[in-house]
Amino acid sequence: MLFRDTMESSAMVGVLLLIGISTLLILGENQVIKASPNKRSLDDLVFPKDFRFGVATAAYQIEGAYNEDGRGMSIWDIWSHIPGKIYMNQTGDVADDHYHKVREDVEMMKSLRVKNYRMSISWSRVIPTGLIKDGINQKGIDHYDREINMLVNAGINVAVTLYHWDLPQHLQDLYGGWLNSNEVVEAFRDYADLCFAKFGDRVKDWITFNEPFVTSVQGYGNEGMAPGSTNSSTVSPYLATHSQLLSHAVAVKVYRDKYQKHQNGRIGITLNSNFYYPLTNTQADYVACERALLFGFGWFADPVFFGDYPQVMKDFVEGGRLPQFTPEQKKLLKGSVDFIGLNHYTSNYIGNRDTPLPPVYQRTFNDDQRTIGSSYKNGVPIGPQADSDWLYVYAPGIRSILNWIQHRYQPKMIYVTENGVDVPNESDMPIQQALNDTFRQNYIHDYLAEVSKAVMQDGVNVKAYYVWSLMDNFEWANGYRCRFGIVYVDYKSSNLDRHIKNSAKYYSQVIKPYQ
Ligand code: PNW
Repeated sequence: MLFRDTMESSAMVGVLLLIGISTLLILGENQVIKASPNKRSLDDLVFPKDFRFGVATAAYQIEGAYNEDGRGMSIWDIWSHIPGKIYMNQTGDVADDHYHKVREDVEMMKSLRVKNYRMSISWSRVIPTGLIKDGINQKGIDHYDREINMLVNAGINVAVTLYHWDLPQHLQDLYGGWLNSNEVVEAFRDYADLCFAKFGDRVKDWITFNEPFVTSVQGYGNEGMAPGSTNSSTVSPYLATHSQLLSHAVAVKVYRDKYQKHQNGRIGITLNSNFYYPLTNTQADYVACERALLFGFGWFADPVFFGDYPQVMKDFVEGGRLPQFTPEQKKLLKGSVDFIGLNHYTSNYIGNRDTPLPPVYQRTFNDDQRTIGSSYKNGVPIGPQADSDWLYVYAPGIRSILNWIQHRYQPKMIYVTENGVDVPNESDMPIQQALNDTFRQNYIHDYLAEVSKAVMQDGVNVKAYYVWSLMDNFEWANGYRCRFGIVYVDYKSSNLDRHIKNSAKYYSQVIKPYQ
């Protein structure tokens, strides 16, 4: 049933794709982009009156002030200081200096009529070692208190991510971080409890984890992200996911038991997923697409909706490498979200892998999945390439992934917690040229038009949409080279001046009716 739905929508989108590609072939990519602005009206961006539009950021990517006011080190402070890990050895030491510019940035959001803001809290800023028994950092708590007050006073709803990849380094050193699931789960529960107690009177949406998939696969499975521990990439990603899921579940329990009734908020988790289209029109490739969705999104969503990992993972991750939940843990996990957050940027092709696999105990996460992925089919990219090497623009994919989520999990609320794009070579342009970001403006329009169809025509329960990102920031391994902001940050100016890009002006128009 699920499989058929995916096949049908894939076939439908396949037709659209063909039309898209032939347009590209005739006009050439640049002309398509140049020719489009007039075609992008606001007319096809229709949403329910109470739909929430916002912008998103994350602490390590914008705050800076990495060693000020008692903040402890996180795995990203340590990782970004290792030569060779980040583009040009850049770090988040200063980033956008948002820590000192909160007032200015809130004013900027106000001027753009932004009414919803997704931010994250730096764990080691409020609990320097990550362990509450070692003490909390009052200055860090005061900082977020002030920030949240400013936002609320500006009429902005605040959604807070508790964990956007910045584990306190002490927990990594002491326990091996997310590879350990007793001490770290307890530490996360205490941290979450503290945040609910201190900020939950004003924060109405809590996101426990941001893209735990990336932490597991790129942080613990390879060297792409902090902490980059590859001591056993054949089991580590599975352990890291297990710990993050259990941490999520206990944090949700604390919130529901102690806070939710009187604070009247909601709690969920944010998962990332591309949508996948079959490389060839074979049954095996359609099945491989479904498998990729389940190995990515389903790895986390099945446990939080149904209480256990997808059956296909139990079948394919051989050798007892996929941990098991106890009956109590399953109960704790099942139904542990009020909303599901989706970060979505791009789509790609997936085929079935039928080449021989390494021996069981040498297999990586990718081997286990038995798929091959590509942004190209017959030498043609799925869409125009953005600045990041993994990001190709293909707007219909967001409608398809939203439909897939709705069908499989029947969530009451989906929030698109991130969607956005980096403009090719934006960092090499003079500022004036960068501000004229038609590529991003079109991306936002085209993806939003597909979200609109998902909501208004397909009946998908999307309730909110946040652009990534409010402003250019530290884009992890790509440093400051890749710019995702709708606001430009001039890293050459001593004040890190902000300049409004055209896409921000456009977005401000889009959100105007939804105030
Ligand atoms: C997200 N992919 O990461 C993160 O949540 C943000 O912090 C980040 O700045 C943003 O997207 C842009 O990269 C992603 O490979 C990492 O598909 C990897 C992928 C997507 C998103």
